[in-house]
Amino acid sequence: PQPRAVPGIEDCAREPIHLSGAIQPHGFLISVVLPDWTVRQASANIDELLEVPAAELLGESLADYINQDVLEVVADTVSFAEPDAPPQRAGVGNIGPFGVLCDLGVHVADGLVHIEIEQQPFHQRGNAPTGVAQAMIARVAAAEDAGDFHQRAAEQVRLLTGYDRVMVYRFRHDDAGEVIAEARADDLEPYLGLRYPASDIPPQARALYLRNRLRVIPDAGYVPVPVLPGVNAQGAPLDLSQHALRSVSPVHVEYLRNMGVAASMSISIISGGRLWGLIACHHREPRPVPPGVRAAADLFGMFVSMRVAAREQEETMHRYERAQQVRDAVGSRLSQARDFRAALTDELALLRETLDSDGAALWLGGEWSHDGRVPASLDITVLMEWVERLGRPVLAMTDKATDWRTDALQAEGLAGLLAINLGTPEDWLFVFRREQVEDVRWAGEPAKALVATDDGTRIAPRKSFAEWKQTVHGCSSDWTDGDRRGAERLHRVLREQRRRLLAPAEDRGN
Ligand code: BLA
Repeated sequence: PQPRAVPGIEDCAREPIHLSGAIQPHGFLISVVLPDWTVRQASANIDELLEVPAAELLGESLADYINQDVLEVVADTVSFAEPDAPPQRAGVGNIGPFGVLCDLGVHVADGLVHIEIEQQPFHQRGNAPTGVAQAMIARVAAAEDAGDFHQRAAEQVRLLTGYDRVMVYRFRHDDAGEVIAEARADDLEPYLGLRYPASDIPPQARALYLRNRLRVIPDAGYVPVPVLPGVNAQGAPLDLSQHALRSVSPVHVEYLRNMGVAASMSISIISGGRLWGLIACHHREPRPVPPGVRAAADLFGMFVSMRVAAREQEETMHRYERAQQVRDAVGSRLSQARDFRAALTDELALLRETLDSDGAALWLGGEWSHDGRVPASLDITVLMEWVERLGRPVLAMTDKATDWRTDALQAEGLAGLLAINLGTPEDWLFVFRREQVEDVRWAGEPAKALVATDDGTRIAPRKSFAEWKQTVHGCSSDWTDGDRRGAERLHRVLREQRRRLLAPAEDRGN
């Protein structure tokens, strides 16, 4: 590839992280076909466990190497495994000629049964994962509000894993994210409130973390272990999307090193089919997270996700109901009106409120009216040029002043603009949101989130995570999906009432 002067987030997004072709060295992988247990893939380190080189194991039956009782445990798990779902804990078994006590994780993907094997630590805690998760859930369930809930969640995960630092990290609408709760060792500086750019967790990683809820890097200094052979039966690279042991992106390992992190774990928080955030954990020293602890963390993460999703749904429903009342009221008053324009002008204050905005104006039949909250200098040609540039959709919105304001336009203090078409290309309802000057504390300068390396062909994460302050001007609060849906419904109500009022006139014209 051509050397590139300016690295971009596209470069991060292009890395096929699920095709790393290798696992981390704290475990072993054997992939088989049932019912005869023929080995199709094995990690190159398998000789440490089975005393047979991976290349020799391929094509053999695993039944010749592993005890029948262990195979039965695996077969049992397979019988209720959902294809392409994350690994399930199958249990423990004594494996290999020395009978090493191991944890077994099993999942089915790409027509194979994947068995991930991790040696049990000598001093594993005896508590069953379900019991541990139950206790954790009971402690967070008693939280008073969302803030308290996230704080307790961070504390519980820290107690469970013993990591130095556990954070609840929430994605924003622009895919950057913020630490909204934190439990940490006393001698660590707080990261609470810091913002991280979207490129720190590129889109393919976020997509993968929706399907695969938990990942652990017990030692960021690890040397990857290749999986043999490097391709599947169709000759395609191995898809390790769901493997718990998947070797991660080297760019991310570098990121952890730059942050001073030696071990990392993260748990997905999923709400409404969207990756809402992560419970992100760091440790300054390498630190294993045994399968039993991971299982408890996974269960706990699912509970956190469900609570977050329930709260979001409640809020959405609450806003929806309020907006629906306004639409009904406006619709019923317009339905009795003779003059659409006059009637709609009377409703501007109500419409402004239901769209959570700070000013509303109407451009209808070539006439301008507003709610008294927009500057007199506001110039309709500027607004019309903006909707024109966007191709006159029925609905247009921006939270950035630079998208629509011109220097000549004296509209100081306004930044957000939402336009709803009123049935003809010329007629529009506009609502405005005030500029919100925001002080952002970034974890390192975001412009340096991507750094070109010496040869210019590869990009690297930033080296410094020292707090970098930025004051953001010219933006309003963002228009959410809920705002968009509310505006769409309002558009339909207004268009319908308008059509009804216009219809008799058109009939007479015919
Ligand atoms: C993955 N980046 C991740 C992950 C986290 C972060 C949590 C998931 C893996 C894990 O659990 O360690 C980022 N970690 C954070 C953030 C905080 C944290 C924001 O603790 C804040 C508190 N990263 C870069 C650049 C690129 C990049 C420039 O900085 C791309 C070129 C990529 N990050 C990147 C990739 C992954 C990743 C590719 C996926 C790793 C994998 O699963 O293979």
